[in-house]
Amino acid sequence: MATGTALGGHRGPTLRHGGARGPSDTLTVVNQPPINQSRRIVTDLPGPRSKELDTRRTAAVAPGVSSVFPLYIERGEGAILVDVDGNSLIDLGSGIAVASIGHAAPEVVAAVREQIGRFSHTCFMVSPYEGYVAVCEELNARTPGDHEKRSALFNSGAEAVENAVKIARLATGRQAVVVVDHAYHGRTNLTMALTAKNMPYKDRFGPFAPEVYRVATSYPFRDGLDGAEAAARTIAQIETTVGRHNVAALLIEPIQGEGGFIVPARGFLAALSAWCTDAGTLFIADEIQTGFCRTGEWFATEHEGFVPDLVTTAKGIAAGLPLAGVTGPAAIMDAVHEGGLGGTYGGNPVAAAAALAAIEVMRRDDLAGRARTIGAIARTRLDALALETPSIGEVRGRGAMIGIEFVEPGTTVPHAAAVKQVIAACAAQGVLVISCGTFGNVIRLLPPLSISEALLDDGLSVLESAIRDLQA
Ligand code: PLZ
Repeated sequence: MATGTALGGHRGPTLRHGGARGPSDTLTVVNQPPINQSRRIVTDLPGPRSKELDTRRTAAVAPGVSSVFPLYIERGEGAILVDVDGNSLIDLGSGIAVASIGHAAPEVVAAVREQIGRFSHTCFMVSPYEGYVAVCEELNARTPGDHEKRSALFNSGAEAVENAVKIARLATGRQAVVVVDHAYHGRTNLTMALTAKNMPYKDRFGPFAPEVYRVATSYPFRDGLDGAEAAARTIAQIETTVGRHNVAALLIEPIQGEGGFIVPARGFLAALSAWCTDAGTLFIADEIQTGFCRTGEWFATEHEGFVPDLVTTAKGIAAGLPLAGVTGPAAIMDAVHEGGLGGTYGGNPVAAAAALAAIEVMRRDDLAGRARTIGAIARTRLDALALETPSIGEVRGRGAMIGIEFVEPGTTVPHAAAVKQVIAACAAQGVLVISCGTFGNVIRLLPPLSISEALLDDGLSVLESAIRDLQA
């Protein structure tokens, strides 16, 4: 196994000519030794090379794009990221729910290499290729419901959401889009309007797109309502402030991600879905953060016992390559005129190849089952910790999507400072955890689903002691 010192001296992938096998022969990345799946800190954090890069960054990169950790990454494998100073860090965030099958999964590396050596772009709207079709087949087969479906592919989550709204408006002939408190759907103009939180996503970036209406959601820890009560409140708000016949779509994350890992009370989503069906409104499930095995099922709506109309996907679908999708019933998707949807790079062949390889790994390794196991292990430890920690208001989530909400002890007042302190303490020990929440007071765990139990245990131990130190 590579030692910390050896990694510290490592200079990154080297390129060489792959041999004289004719014109198709190209540069090949030399295979590197495997990365030991354990945490190892060999410099101060950030180390000297990270600091150097950060100085260059400050001079070159727009400060509006910020990073949680000033540790520059050189390699990754499984649940470990190795920084440019040779520190091996446990990744409990998966780059926000993207690296679900682990970093540098060999199946994806091979598929991407193979595809990029054949062709990397035609534009599907000009010359089609099988990978795009195959990803749509996978999405149609794996998203909830066994009705006939169609999919369209895009580059990012925000773009998928924008297109779901376009499709819903066209298919219903209506304009209003209803979203809920704490929602996050992206940073483009329409999706900023759909996103709830002002800072940092919206502040002074307006004007925002019209015909977007925000209503209450279900947040059991803060509203104390059961699913039926919360749904009744939401539906009454829609009917009185928007009018049921005006609503093209109700767009909602089945578990809210950026908003705080909020799991709605049981029955809330199913009741809204039933209302949508009755009102001729489309229920769009934004499964961008929850999808692809993260919550212990392929899609989070599967926990709720109803089938959404449209599903948006991105993040975990392609192991880090940019790919997103909208999937829905043939009758809805077929309503859009020829040429009405698209984009230069949507469903890019390399991203599609990565997605097909990633989906195969999820299926082969039953990563939904792994997500449930991770959830059980983490919940056992965190639920016990919550009992003895007055600043933990609630531990919640499904599968490997787990949130810890922090409050001022003895109250429900959000405690963002505690989250900042815990995240910094974990990072100093080489464990990367990230936050979320409208009030910035939730720690979220999104480990790669392939993480070993030993590494998960180590990461959780560091997190637990950082939380215990809050009281010290
Ligand atoms: N819908 C449910 O979680 C992306 C945002 C990171 P894009 N969440 C991470 C940041 O601060 O920009 C997200 C999501 C849900 C839509 C999106 C948007 O996906 O791929 O970032 O556009």
